[in-house]
Amino acid sequence: MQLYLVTDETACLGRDLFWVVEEAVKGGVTMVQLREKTLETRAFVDRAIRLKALLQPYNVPLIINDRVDVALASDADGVHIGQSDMPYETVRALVPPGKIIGLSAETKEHVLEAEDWDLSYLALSPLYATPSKTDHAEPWGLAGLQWVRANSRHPLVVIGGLNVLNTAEAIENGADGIAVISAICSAESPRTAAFELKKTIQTGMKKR
Ligand code: TZP
Ligand code: MG
Repeated sequence: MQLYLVTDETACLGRDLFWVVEEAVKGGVTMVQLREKTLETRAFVDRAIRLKALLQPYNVPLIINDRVDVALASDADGVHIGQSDMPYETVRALVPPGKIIGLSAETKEHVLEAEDWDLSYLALSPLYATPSKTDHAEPWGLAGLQWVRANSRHPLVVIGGLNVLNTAEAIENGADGIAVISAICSAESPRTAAFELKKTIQTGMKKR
């Protein structure tokens, strides 16, 4: 969960999504989320199955965004749900034990409600404002992250506007990992970008 790549084909500068993901994994990405907002279901499942086969030799888990059915159909390693997706209890009942369930939290209420749930991680969305998600909620900022760290027992991932310049402070302030789209997908070299982010995370981890 330290360096979590969230895919967005439109951020990949016309390059093949599978190439971008594989380069990123070679650079040090530890988890990948397939995030598809416009693909039809059949194409989404096909893409998930292909991505899972690509990631398996690297031992990097594949998480499906929003869609429990696609996660099950592709035998992905887990699912990431937001506040307008299926409710947690429904997801928990549908997903086999051992699979990853991650949840986005946009408010303090979301964080507190999730305390009783068996989550693999909580994603603070967004940490900073970002053009990669046009309908994002009010950013948490570092003060918000500190509040969540003090009030949640879950592993924390931060997403939104993370890059090599602001990653260390997010880690030092309690994030267990960062999730990114553009910092890797839109980088000239996704592999180098991932490598640099990973180094920054490890530096940040040593300071807390
Ligand atoms: N959820 C909250 S912010 C965001 C998502 C999917 C987009 C993150 O993209 P970037 O380019 O890393 O800011
Ligand atoms: Mg969602």
